[in-house]
Amino acid sequence: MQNNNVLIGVVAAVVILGGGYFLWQSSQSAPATDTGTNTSTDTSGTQSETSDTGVSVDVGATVSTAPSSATINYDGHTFSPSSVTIAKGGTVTFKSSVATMEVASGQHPTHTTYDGTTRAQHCAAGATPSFDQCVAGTSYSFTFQKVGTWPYHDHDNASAFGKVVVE
Ligand SMILES: [Cu+2]
Repeated sequence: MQNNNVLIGVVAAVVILGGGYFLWQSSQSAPATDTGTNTSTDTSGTQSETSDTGVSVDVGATVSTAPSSATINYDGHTFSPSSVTIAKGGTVTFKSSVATMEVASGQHPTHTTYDGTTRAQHCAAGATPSFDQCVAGTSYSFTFQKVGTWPYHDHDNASAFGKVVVE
């Protein structure tokens, strides 16, 4: 009887201590894993935001790279290409291979769109030249100092037209 009681006591002690160790082990490992994951996620998020800010500064510094000159050919009916884009201060040359032309700013027949003066005003002797050939010929060049979209046509054949975009 005495031996049985001692044996039961030893078995009970082993079960209690073993169970306690198991619980202690579980509570130790769970928090350690969570902490590691949180730290690495926060760090990579901060680095991404810093890179994005650098890219936006570069985009703000971008400037238009339109060409400084263009040539438009005319066959008496159609300008080709009818639309060109150049940088401010750039020159467009119109060339006719067949007939004479009189390239002029819109709107026909007054030609006031580019600078507000009429054909009679800016084509008069001694007047400041505008986007208007004024005298028919086979070649005409004009240098654009104003940013905008400038429609043009052949004053002798107003159904032939196009536009110059200055940026
Ligand atoms: Cu006209």
